[in-house]
Amino acid sequence: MFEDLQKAVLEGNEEESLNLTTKYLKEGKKPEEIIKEGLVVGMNVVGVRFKAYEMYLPEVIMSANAMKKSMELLKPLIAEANVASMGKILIATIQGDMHDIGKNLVLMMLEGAGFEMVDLGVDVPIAKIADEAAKNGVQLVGISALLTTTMLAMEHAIKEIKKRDPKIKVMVGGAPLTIEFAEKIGADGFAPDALRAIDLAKNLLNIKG
Ligand code: B1M
Repeated sequence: MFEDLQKAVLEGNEEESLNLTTKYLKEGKKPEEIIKEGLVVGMNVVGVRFKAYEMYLPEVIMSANAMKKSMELLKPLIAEANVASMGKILIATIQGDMHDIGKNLVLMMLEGAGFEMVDLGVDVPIAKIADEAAKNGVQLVGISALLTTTMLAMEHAIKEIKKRDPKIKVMVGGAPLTIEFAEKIGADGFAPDALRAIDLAKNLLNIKG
């Protein structure tokens, strides 16, 4: 099921992705199943191929845009249907860092998996991340960093978030990070890619399945 939609995402074909999403909705398929069994599966393959150097950055961006196009159609329908959110997650790229391609992929995948997302964008000051996390009542904060210089600020961000509310979990990710670094700075978890970010978020929030 949804193989054609998975292929449209994999090939970065925005128009086809949108057309097929519209077609499946007309056939009565639920937005959540279109996301989980179509879009997310397609994007998972993109992640695997990027890691294996079988796909390059421009192609990843095209695939992400194809998924985004369909998500724009599906998101309001999910909100309308009042589908229970699995939890609320705030995501941001740390201060001094403008990289957001990976962060946006993680965002879309988490959204596709059923989480309610608050996106603060890039170059977000530590105090803003901590304040917004507490203000928005999120259960989890995701921080991304792509530079060896900016990743150092994550430790301070985690302390500030926990100071506002010790119950909030923090996960970190980004190309220069390692599990050892994440543990050292006191993060609750580290995900090396968008796919594993879904599993990690579910684990941290005790969500089964
Ligand atoms: Co920049 N850049 N860049 N860059 N850039 C890198 C990161 C770099 C490794 C390139 C290099 O030198 N080989 C290098 C960093 C070196 C270092 O720190 N050791 C670098 C540099 C130096 C710079 C500038 C300083 C260059 C300059 O101006 N002299 C500058 C810094 C600007 C700033 O941030 N202040 C800069 C600028 C840029 C562009 C603006 C041109 C552009 C960013 C565009 C954008 O993001 N909107 C850019 C790009 C595209 C890259 C590379 C080529 C690609 C990054 C990327 O998008 N990867 C990168 C080299 C590389 O990685 N090959 C490079 C694809 C993306 C899907 O992967 O982001 O790793 P990634 O995300 C993955 C995982 O890491 C993980 O899941 C994602 C999906 O699977 N993940 C998370 C990411 N965040 C996560 C969060 C999570 C969980 C998982 O939980 C919260």
